[in-house]
Amino acid sequence: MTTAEFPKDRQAFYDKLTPGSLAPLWERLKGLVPPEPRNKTRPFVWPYTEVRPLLLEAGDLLTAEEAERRVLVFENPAFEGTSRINSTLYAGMQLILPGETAPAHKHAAGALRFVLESNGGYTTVDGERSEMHRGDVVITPGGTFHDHGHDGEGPVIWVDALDVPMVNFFECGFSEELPDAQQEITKKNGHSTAEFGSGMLPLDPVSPFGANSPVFAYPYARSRNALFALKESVSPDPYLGYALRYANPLDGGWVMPMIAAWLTYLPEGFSTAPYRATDNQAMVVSEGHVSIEINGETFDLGPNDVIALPGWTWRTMRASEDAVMFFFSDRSAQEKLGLWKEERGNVG
Ligand code: GTQ
Repeated sequence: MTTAEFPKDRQAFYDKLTPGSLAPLWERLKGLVPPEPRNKTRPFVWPYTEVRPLLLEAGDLLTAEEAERRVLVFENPAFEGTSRINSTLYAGMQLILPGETAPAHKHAAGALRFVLESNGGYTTVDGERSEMHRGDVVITPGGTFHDHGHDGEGPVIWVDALDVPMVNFFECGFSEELPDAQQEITKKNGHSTAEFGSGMLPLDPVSPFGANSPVFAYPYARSRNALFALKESVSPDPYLGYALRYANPLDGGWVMPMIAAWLTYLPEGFSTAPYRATDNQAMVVSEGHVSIEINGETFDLGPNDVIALPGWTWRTMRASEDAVMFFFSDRSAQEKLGLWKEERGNVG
């Protein structure tokens, strides 16, 4: 018998299933287990020249205290109303003005910051203050109290990346506010780096924050120097350029359990070969200009511009001048679940 003989009977049957909360798998199977990922993330650019003035306008509208977190969310056009930059990650741009405090709270989700402008900004995590400078990466492990402040001049602006969508997918989101706006400082600045981040480790290290790096701050000057030093001795990877990742010194793993982050340097005139991987990424340009071709569409980016990058989509990048880029993605989570996969095209 052919399928065509039964369409009506089938629909009648399906109608009988619905009230009992049943569904026919054979109508759904192809969608549930696609032959390869069909990533919904739209490649999309947020130019800093457009976002920064709006963020400063928000600064006239309400204080950081009022807002709790004064952030413009990068909301991917494919996921309107869901506060996601891509399929699995939240990202936004946060503003602290001189003298302000973003009050102490904690949440199950982990946060990672990439600092764009800061002359006097800081964040306090678990009793330790980390000063923020342009290009620094500062992490807030899930479950740790954190507050932000600003003792200096001018706006402090950074990009936030949080694993909120994944935490909420698992329905494991808890949060709490501290009654005091600022938590008590119990450690000297630089403590986490002294204990875990100088190339030395305690003789019997116990991870204070589970699968998170015990180091709160990764200074830009050090990361950048490392990248540029590579160029002196080795040629760039054809697919990745020069790239170094933010590592957990205790196990060599990614900096956070669900967010991976790395810094890429593409020398002037360098083009990467076609590459795709399953992780859902986003990128912030730190220095220079780069064009990214995604599935035949080209996006041009300059300093502080942010782009959402769909997973499993062929991509090439070209730097018209020396470019440094900060990437973050869910690769850390995908690898732990045994899901992450990459594919490399032909070197042209
Ligand atoms: O700085 O703690 O962009 O809790 C979103 C949620 C930043 C933060 C965000 C947050 C924070």
